[in-house]
Amino acid sequence: MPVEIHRDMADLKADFTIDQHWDSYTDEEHATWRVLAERQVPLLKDRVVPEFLAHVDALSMGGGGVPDFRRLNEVLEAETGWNVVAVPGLVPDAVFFDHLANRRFPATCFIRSMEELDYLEEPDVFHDVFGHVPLLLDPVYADYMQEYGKGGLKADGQGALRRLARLYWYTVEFGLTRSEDGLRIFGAGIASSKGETVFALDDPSPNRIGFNLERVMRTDYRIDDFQETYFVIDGFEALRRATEVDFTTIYARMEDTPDFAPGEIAETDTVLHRGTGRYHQGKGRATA
Ligand code: HBI
Ligand code: FE
Repeated sequence: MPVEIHRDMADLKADFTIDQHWDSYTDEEHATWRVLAERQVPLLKDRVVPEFLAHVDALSMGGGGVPDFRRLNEVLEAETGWNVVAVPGLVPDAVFFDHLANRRFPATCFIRSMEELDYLEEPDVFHDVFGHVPLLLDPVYADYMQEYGKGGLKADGQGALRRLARLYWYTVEFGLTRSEDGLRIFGAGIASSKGETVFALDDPSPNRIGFNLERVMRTDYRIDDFQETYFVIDGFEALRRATEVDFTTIYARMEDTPDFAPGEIAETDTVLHRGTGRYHQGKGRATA
């Protein structure tokens, strides 16, 4: 069955990549991409950083079906030296970081079924490619992702992966940024989700707090629902500067500091919006 070829572990290479087998996507799988892309693009119009949609166009990933990674790579390679490589699912942390450190983005190549358009537990090609790849055309963001990979390889050996993973979570996956036109989305976990695109920006429930590296690395996160707190950067240049620091020193300093719960606000926070918490309270799962 060609459906499973995109999750096939049998021809896994040493770096956990596989061939994308682009020719094997069915019409229904291409249609699923189109449905997802065609509803995200208008929703993101005034909500995502403007370069995101420009890059979606530059990479022709708006409505044509599941992108062929070979075509994406022609554009990416020429612009920022990145490549997308196909993987059958989650890969081990060290492998993931090694790819990023070498400007390769590991993208899952299977796509969710039409029956689970809005909810899935693991990343698929729509999340990985539509969510993550457009901003790899931004030179500053592209460098940040590579530096994160290098930092991950280091943190792995220092027992600090849990902390560094929070930085990825609250920036690359669920980051917001300030712009002249107000708050904008840049996190892939938001940009690839219809529900969270609206929730993260428009809903009164979540906190929106100014980005602070140490604060972020001390903050737990939710993996099973919308976030209770979003952190807000001041553009990619500011993010890069904030993370051009000696993480080893910071990890050491953080050893005795307590963690924050996902919805908690600290006295020292720059609070842009104090969330009502209503969304998560309504589910009976409120945190401090
Ligand atoms: N593998 N394919 C894939 N995609 C990810 O986002 C990913 C992964 N392996 C590990 C991982 N992420 C995380 O450990 C890091 O983000 C911390
Ligand atoms: Fe992701």
